[in-house]
Amino acid sequence: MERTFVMLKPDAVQRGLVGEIVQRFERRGLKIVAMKMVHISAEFAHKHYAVHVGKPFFEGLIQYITSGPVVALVLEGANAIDVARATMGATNPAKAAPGTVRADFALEMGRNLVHGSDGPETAVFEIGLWFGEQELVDYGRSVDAWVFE
Ligand code: IDP
Ligand code: MG
Repeated sequence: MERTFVMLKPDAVQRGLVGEIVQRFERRGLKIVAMKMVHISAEFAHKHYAVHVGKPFFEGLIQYITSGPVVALVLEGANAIDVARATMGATNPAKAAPGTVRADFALEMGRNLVHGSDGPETAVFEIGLWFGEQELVDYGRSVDAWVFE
């Protein structure tokens, strides 16, 4: 089983879309291993988005992501990283496939509602940045045999 980090950005919280978006991951079969609401500092945002330092959209991105509370999650399941990103849709909501979160609820890149780790190393880094070991809850679900082969 693979784990990924997902964040519902401030626009998701402000627009009342937390339940709708979390439900899409849950319905797909991904298991919530950790979940919390945080209002992150600029310093923390710089750590999370360190790979984007120096890009033209960086300052706007930091402003956006620190503009209000976010909901951070760790999701677990087969191919969790790719599956979560597929559920989210392309970075640019205007180009995201219909049925994805970004296509169904967003219009612009700087208000694209959700973040998801883009690979195994990023997932390990982001889960460790956002959550302590004791916050990752280890439990089984009785439906797992109906979700995973
Ligand atoms: P991702 O979130 O789909 O992985 P990244 O390329 O990692 O996309 O970019 C991180 C975030 O930065 C995006 O989700 C988006 O909110 C923002 N972003 C990326 N490119 C642009 C841009 O060209 N204009 C405005 N915001 C951008
Ligand atoms: Mg990214």
